[in-house]
Amino acid sequence: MNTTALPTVGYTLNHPRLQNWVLEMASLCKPERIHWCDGSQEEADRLITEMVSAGTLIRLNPEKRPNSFLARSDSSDVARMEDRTFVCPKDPKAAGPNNNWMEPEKARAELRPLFDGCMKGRTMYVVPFSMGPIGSPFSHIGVELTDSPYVAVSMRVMTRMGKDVVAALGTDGEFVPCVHSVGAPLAPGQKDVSWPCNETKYICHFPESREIWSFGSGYGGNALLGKKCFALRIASNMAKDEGWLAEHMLILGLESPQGEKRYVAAAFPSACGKTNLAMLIPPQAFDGWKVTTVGDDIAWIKPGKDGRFHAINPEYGYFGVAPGTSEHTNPNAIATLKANCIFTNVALTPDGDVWWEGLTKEPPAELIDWEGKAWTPGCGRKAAHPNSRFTAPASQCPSLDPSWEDPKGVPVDAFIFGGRRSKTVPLVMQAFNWSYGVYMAATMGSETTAAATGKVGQIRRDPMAMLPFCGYHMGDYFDHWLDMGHKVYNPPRVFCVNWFRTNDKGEFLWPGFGENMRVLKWIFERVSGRAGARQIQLGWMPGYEDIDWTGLDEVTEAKFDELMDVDAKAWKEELALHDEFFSSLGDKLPRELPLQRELLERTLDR
Ligand code: TSX
Ligand code: MN
Repeated sequence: MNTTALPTVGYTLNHPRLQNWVLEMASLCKPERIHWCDGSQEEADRLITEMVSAGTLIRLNPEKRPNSFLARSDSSDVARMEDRTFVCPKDPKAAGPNNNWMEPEKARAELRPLFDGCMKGRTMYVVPFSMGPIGSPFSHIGVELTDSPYVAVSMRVMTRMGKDVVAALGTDGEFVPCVHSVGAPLAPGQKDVSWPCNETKYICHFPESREIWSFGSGYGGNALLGKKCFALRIASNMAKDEGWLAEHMLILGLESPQGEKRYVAAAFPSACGKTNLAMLIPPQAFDGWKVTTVGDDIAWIKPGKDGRFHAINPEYGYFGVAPGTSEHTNPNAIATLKANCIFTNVALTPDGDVWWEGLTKEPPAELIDWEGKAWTPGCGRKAAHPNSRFTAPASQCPSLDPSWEDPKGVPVDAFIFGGRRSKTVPLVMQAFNWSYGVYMAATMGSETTAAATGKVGQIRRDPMAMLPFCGYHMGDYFDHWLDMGHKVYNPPRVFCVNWFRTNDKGEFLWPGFGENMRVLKWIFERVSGRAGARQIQLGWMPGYEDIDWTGLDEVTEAKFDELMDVDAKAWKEELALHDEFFSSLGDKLPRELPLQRELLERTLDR
């Protein structure tokens, strides 16, 4: 390596394994220079200034949106690429039918030539990050090498990043090596583009050596490797081996006017409003009740010595879908976005602020759309990309839970599993026991929305909302869940919810949003041993009188009955779909699940 490639480190570094790995990767990727990130504000300011000059970021109007920026990605690099995401254990049966498998040596052989010289003409940023509060027994450290300054500054928002992480590593601490390149080396004198990326894309996970290699994309989960790649796919493997859970769940706190506190963790597939639920504001009539936010996407959950599960949010920020976020759907998110944010692929207003579909009822008269083109309300195109995002510091959320950084985590009293189902699935029910709860979670599904697939109304199974994120065989994952219920004396109670049931006219039966507090309050009272419930075939359900309706007239008893209706015939058809899904998962299904299914079918006849 030439001398210009020698790293400059502005802090104490005495971790030979880390140093050697960085130099080894630098000799492969051949960057022009190496920058060890310290995580400081000055460093972020400098990277941002460089990106503004390069056209990668647009500074938003500092009066409207202080210290906030807009990035426009390449129009081919706008979402996670599931067909280019690989899980690479030696044995294909370990990856399971839910993952694209590649033999690890074959994957390395395909990656090596792609990474050889891939950072020519660019800076390699060394990004040390902690998933979870630094020093917490829940936390794990990663180091991402990336040639994208956008990734480096985004990682500073989404994770605890910089020199404190290196200090926590000491001289030989464990870290997950994460290598990322946009795959666009620059020849001497070659002019850069504002969003470099490569047509060829790979997002590879090596669960046995606990490594991540990502090539060709600069966007979201493909590039911010702490999130889906580490905190879910790699961490789910760690969790299976070590006896904990790495889940695609929000964590929220519920506090009664008497100051009693309960925490729930909830899994929903995409397009169900997870961030909205995590930041819910209770209706006016629930004076004194508080909902607090621990996390909106990922939960790491461990059995505690007190016989309960405890959870942390391993993230430090929110990387949320912008469209649909508004003062009506999520006022706390809107407040969180007031400053210090990076927006990607949203529209730009003439006065230098951001806009997306659903932010306001009336769109502005003119905009620059996410591709940088002039936009007017009648032009027939979307102004913001449907998968456009905000990257915002969690610390700015008004509903942030006081214990959100507690290194011991928060105790979990309930798991909630949800989906988007127009028929069949009632508003809320409670599973009879742990293994039945695991069955419900394993068979959860969501109807596809036009925005996501162009096809409406098909049910896509998404067990525990983990189908794209479980880094090993789904059958082993179900087995691990069944096991984990017995690692604590007092496992969380398991609930299923569905905010999306419609009537014959296709109208939503449930008002949703803040009114979901009524369901959360029932869950709060259930786990506290108070709320009433009726035993029906599917589980425990609230009667009309078991829900607090103060201040809400629109859900009449008749409407509630429609919301809660359980049609045995429809459920038998549902069970047939469960069978179909289970057989698609192959031969690793734990025996409990078909047994639960059989029990349910028999019970439906009674
Ligand atoms: O996020 C949602 N939640 C959870 C909120 C805490 N959404 C948005 C989903 C897309 C991401 C919802 N949409 C919810 C919901 O509870 N419910 C619905 C369906 C719905 C949409 C609109 C209305 C009622 C229900 N009513 C009016 O628009 C007036
Ligand atoms: Mn998610």
